[in-house]
Amino acid sequence: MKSGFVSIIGRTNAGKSSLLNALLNEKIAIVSHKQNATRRKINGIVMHEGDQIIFIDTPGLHKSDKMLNQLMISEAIKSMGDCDLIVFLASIHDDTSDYEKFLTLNPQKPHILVLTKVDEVKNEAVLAKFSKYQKFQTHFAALMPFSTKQKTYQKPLLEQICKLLPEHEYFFDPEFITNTNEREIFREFILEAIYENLSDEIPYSTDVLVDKVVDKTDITEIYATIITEREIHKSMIIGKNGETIKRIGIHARKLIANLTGKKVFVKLVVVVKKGWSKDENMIKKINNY
Ligand SMILES: Nc1nc2c(ncn2[C@@H]2O[C@H](COP(=O)(O)OP(=O)(O)OP(=O)(O)O)[C@@H](O)[C@H]2O)c(=O)[nH]1
Ligand SMILES: [Mg+2]
Repeated sequence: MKSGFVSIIGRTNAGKSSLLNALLNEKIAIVSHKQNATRRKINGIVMHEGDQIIFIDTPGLHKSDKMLNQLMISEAIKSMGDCDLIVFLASIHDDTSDYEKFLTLNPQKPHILVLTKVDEVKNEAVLAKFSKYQKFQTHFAALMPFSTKQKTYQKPLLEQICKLLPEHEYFFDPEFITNTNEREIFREFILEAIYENLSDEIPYSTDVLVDKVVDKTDITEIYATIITEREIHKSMIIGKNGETIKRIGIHARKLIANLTGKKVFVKLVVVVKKGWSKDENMIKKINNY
């Protein structure tokens, strides 16, 4: 029996959270076409033929001067040290430079290189890209294609991962799909709803805190606070006649109900906390870094 921790690493927007959700067959991680969607790591537990893989989804690696982003990157790098195996993800569109940068970080754990979004290009382009990565073959344990759109890629990847995991009894109950607190997942879903419903700039200076979850037999009630930097952002989040915040609430409710299979009520309030995204202590407090 095997059980171990696998960090999913790669640049922002590579498709890390999407890969986790696909392998879980359940959506627990925030996904967005916008950059830097994942801010906090989230764990997904996948059972494969008697072995247990605990995936750690991490914030994307990217260069940034912003305090929040720097702390996000250091979380990702920390997670590479804490795992048994790394899955480095690059999209089929990316050149090899991100992977080369990853190698310069001198990862101390074995890694599988996964090229994802292969559904978006022709087979010949996939082969051509694979041959470009071949020159790094002494570094990776395996090089594999992936796409969230085609299930056929899942089994070979899971098999390859299990081969490289240590013998160990299960770390978690095999019935669980995550050991991340459900509040944290609700929080990610509310943040995803904000990414979906507001223009580019605002989500990055915004975060969500779940204040209270009341689990009744027929409904889950979630009370959360959206924090943002400026009064003007607050009024944009609320929108004319409260229309935007209503849309955010509906969107979040759907994401959460899909996961819990129960009716969900979401109550959101918005507060302004000036400068929070530049304040290291505040960010650490909000994110449990
Ligand atoms: N066509 C296609 N799109 C994908 C695939 N995987 C991810 N995407 C899309 O790529 C975008 C980014 O996906 P995410 O999973 O949020 O990427 P990420 O690496 O977690 O990004 P960060 O959290 O910002 O670091 C989203 O719009 C996804 O829908 C795939 O296999 N095929
Ligand atoms: Mg992500």
